[in-house]
Amino acid sequence: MEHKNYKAFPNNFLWGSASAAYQIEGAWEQDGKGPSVWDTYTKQEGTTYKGTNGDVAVDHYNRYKEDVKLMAEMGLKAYRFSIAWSRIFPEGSGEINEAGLQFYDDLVDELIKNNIEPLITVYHWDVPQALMDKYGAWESREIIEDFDLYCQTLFNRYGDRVKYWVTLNEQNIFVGLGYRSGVHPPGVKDLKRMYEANHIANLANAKVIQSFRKIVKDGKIGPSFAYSPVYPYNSDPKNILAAENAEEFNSHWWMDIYVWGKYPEATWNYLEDNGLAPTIEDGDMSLLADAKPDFMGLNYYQTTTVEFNPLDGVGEAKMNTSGKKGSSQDSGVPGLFKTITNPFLGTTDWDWTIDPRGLRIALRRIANRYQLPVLITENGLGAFDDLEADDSINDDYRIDFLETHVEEIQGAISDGVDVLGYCTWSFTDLLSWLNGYQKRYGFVYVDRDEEGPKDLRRLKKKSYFWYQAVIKANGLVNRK
Ligand code: BGP
Repeated sequence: MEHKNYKAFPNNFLWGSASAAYQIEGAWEQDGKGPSVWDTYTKQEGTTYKGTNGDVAVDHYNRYKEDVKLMAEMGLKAYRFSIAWSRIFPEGSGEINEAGLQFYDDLVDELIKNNIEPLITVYHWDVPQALMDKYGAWESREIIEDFDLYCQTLFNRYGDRVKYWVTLNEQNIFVGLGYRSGVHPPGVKDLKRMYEANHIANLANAKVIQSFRKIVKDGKIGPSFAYSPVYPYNSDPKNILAAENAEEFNSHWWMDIYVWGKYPEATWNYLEDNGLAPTIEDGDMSLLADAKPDFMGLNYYQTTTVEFNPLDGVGEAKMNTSGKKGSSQDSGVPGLFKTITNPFLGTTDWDWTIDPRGLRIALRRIANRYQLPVLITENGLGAFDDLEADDSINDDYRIDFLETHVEEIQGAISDGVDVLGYCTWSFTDLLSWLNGYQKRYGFVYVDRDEEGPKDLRRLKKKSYFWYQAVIKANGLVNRK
């Protein structure tokens, strides 16, 4: 839709930035923290780029005041961070570690003192290792109670000050990479187990939303979903149907459950025919239907273009975790769809498509299908950055990426979408799960690499000043 003039960003728009505990905190066994599955997984040979892990990460745990100061100076309005479950419950349940609770208390207070709205993600992939050992984590229904206890502890402790909460971060990614491609913990390749674990995660998500309603009366809660809108390669109906298949299979399968408590039909039938449908017990569907979120959290990085894939067509394929452009392969689900290069779009060095308009399309589709406000919980560019001799980092490519995305958000707002805020990924540089430290996302450069933590100095990149100006102007400067 074209507009003569764009609508302005709302006055209370949450200009923010996001992170996740394992990727920034470090201090992996400090102050009574128990190990998470990521602490153990990254130490197994060959799991991550150059064997990198989050033992030190960017040491945010010990430097959070310095980081918050940089946020305040920038004028950041909101900061989304996650809580490490095993800092609070080192064994996953049972005894509480007060030092862990205190750390996040201090962080929340520091943010509020600096007029930054704290947004808490309760789960960003780091399930306690103890629960993996005890019952296989997301593969057992026992996790529903343990997750609920953990979340209730957080709601009770921080709910007076924190009003925006994110439940599960990218459930589609952590179950997909954990149980389909086997490149995240627990490193399993078993589709039946994936769909069972996913259903249990849905139940856990619903349960904690119900608990939230009782504890934090004036708060808002929702999941963060990794949504990559699907395009058909062309107007050939067989490719259009492939795109419909992919949209439902990759996205509606999760978002329909979150909002309506229903699994979409075509995908359900496909899974049932292939012996992959999850086990539904009495009470499951009513629990799922009774936990509607207040907003959809959207993690948007790229779009996916697909074409027809025959029954004997391609399946899983190699990901690019090295930053060598062109090293990823097309993948698909036989009989449903396969990915194909979109001739209209460029890509990052990690082969992710660059598609700002795709963000507007994502916002429009979510708002239209689910009639919910959208909080953009992640969006950003992973790139190599050069530290110049004078300590400057001239990341014009990142400014360009973010600026074009912000423009499309404004377009979506002008189209009528209720967008609550925009959290870029990320504020400081941090550990990229499988891609080491060289894939940088931050406004603030952190001087460390795969070989070691160096001095962990924080340096403002050019994009830091760009975002500072955007926040100040409550929108793009020098655009329509
Ligand atoms: C999302 C995750 C983030 C972050 C981001 C960038 O999927 O929620 O934690 O890592 O993607 O991904 P990557 O680090 O793989 O480039």
